[in-house]
Amino acid sequence: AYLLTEAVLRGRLRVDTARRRSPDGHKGTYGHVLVAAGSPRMSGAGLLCSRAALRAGSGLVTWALPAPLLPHMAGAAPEIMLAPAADGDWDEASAETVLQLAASRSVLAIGPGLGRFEGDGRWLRRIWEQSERPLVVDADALNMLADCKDLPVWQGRKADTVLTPHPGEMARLTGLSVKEVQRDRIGAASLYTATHRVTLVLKGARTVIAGPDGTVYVNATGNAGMATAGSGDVLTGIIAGLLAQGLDGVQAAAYGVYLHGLAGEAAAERRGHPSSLIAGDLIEAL
Ligand code: NPW
Ligand code: AMP
Ligand code: MG
Repeated sequence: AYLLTEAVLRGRLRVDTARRRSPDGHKGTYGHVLVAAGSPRMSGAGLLCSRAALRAGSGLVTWALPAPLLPHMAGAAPEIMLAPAADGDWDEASAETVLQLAASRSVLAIGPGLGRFEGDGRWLRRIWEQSERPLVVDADALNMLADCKDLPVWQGRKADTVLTPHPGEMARLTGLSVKEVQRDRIGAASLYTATHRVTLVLKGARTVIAGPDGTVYVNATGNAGMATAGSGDVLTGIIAGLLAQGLDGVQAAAYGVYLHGLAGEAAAERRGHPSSLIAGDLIEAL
């Protein structure tokens, strides 16, 4: 396992940590993230995720959300485009709308604040198998994935896939207990990617990133102030925003986790104490 330093990011992972932008680039040059997230009781998760994708440098972000939320979210972040994806709350049929929207975007992020709904296993399965875009799967979408026991996770996808479980979600994905996951975080992450051929981000203090080639990176940025509501929703947006700019799954996951932690350090310093850090501060600190 490699300690995730800037030298490893620049050298081994070939990430441009200077985040150079072409002088004549336009917003289309930097990709378009589609976020399918948020629900009436957790709209904030979708908003945090979408804003983080923009701050990570994605040229455009569209947030697909249940139609009733739209009037309430319209003024919340004027830079984000909104697309109604379901009439009431999320439903199985909305998978088709999400797929259609994703077809003309570069990256799809699903899960933060989605909640669970009737037919959500089939919803996840359609998107997993039919979307040809790089995909970030987080939160409730991970729990849907955990329930799709017969989904051939290792062969269903046509593009890079990044899963971002916290230890509770990882326990559901693997059938281990949280204690067992935490006892051997590197082992749990690398075993999962070896058998499922995705990139996995096992979150928590010293986040572990495991690529489909078996290489493992351990992050050292960040602080315990990041143990706060919505912090993971921000990470999902950052990783999606980096994928939109052309990084591959492992690069986006590793660099995203590293930047998320640096933002946590900067935000804690600005606030004066890590305890006062809230997820929106991470986005501003980016
Ligand atoms: P315990 O018992 O607390 O120790 P859930 P969630 C465990 C949305 N949000 N180390 C934890 O363990 C999300 O996007 C919306 C060890 C417990 O068992 C989701 O859609 C917000 N254990 C939804 O809420 C802001 C750890 O996991 C379980 C661990 C539910 O997501 C908040 C809890 O996980 C939130 O982001 C760790 N580091 N971390 C909004 N403003 O809209 C977690 N666990 O049941 O998956 O609940 O993560 O809150
Ligand atoms: P979530 O539980 O999905 O909101 O994700 C929480 C985010 O905060 C993840 O990126 C974690 O790695 C990060 N985080 C939580 N606790 C800590 C901690 N003690 N030190 C560093 N990062 C943390
Ligand atoms: Mg989360």
